[in-house]
Formats: sequence, structure tokens, C-alpha cells
Amino acid sequence: MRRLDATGIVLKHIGDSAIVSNLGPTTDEVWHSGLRARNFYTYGAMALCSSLALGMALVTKEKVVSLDGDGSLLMNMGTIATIGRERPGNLIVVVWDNEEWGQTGHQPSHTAMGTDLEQVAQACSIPKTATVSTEEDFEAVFQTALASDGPWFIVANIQETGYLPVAPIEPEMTVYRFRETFVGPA
Ligand SMILES: Cc1ncc(C[n+]2csc(CCOP(=O)(O)OP(=O)(O)O)c2C)c(N)n1
Ligand SMILES: [Mg+2]
Repeated sequence: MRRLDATGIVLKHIGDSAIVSNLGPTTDEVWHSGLRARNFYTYGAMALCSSLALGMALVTKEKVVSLDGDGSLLMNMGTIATIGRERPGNLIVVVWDNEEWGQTGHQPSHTAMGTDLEQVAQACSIPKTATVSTEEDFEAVFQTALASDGPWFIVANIQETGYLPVAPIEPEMTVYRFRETFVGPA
């Protein structure tokens, strides 16, 4: 499964829900799939994607989707424990697991050496978890996650097949556009 195709599946089903995207290729591919005010693109802020999404999920009732990366999540594994502790039912974490710190030169990450992030999530008492490797399985579990209470933690195994151009992210504009549309507590 390619991340760009899986990103298309996310966007096909997401409706108006919020997406927070990991730095680097994840954000680039979300950006090139179409500018969307409900996308919170991170840029340079490694390891903070799911922490930001957790914070958002705790102050809204709408679904919040974190599109994270294995390397970033490994750098801030404590956020998995905090998600398991707070358990916001509206949070969906998707980890694009390419088993590497891709953007900085394809260095193999811990998931290439045996670390199982789904098991980490289960051990942190995140109630809904899955690991998928095909577009069909990803689409099915992502639709289930959107339609049910979470938090969800989905490891999506992907293959790198080359990068799109770096997206021209302007962090101030991301915050401005996103804030204008954010649906706070009812
Ligand atoms: C605090 C910090 N350390 C290091 C970096 C450099 N850096 C940028 S992207 C990246 C790799 C991220 O890996 P992953 O989240 O798996 O995403 P991938 O590139 O594989 O899509 C690193 C180490 C950074 N931006 N910030
Ligand atoms: Mg990676």
C-alpha cells in the first residue's frame, strides 16, 4: 500500500472532520491531495502530530484524525500512553509505518527491528487497534473507526515509492484557516 493511495482513502471518507498531518511526506501528500481548511499541516514539528490531535479531540466532539509517522511516534511514545489514559472517543490515530525515518535519509526505524506499535497501543489501554497492509483492509477499518467510538489506533504498513514536491506550507495560514472552521464543545 502506498501512503498517497491510503491518503486518498482517508480524504474520500473524512467528510468535514479534522486531520492533523505528520511533518514531511505525510503533510506533502495531504497537501497535494487538495487544500482543505480542516487540515492542520505540521511542518518541522516532529513527534507532535498525535499530541496536537489529542489536544484537539479533548476540546471538541467531532472526529479528529491524526496521520502520524512511525519515526515521529517513536520519538514521543509517551503520547500513546496519554491517549490511553484520556481515551477520547473521537480520536483516530493512523500511523503510516514505512519502518524508517524517511525524510532524513531512509534510516530504518525501530519498527523495522521488531517494535510493534499496535501492541504498544494495546498495552497503553487504547481500546480499538488494528494493523493493516492493504488498501482494502485500510479502507474497511478506517470507515469502521469513523463510524464508531474510539480512540482508535491504526498501524498502516506502507511502501515508499518516491516523494512529491515539498508542500509550500505557511504555518500561520494553516492555523488561521483551521481555527476559523474549528467546531468547539457543543
Ligand atoms: C525534533 C526533531 N528532530 C529531528 C527532526 C528531523 N526529521 C524530520 S522528518 C524526520 C523523520 C520522521 O520520520 P517519520 O515520522 O517516520 O516520517 P517519514 O519521513 O518516514 O514519513 C526527522 C528525523 C525534526 N524535524 N525535528
Ligand atoms: Mg517513517
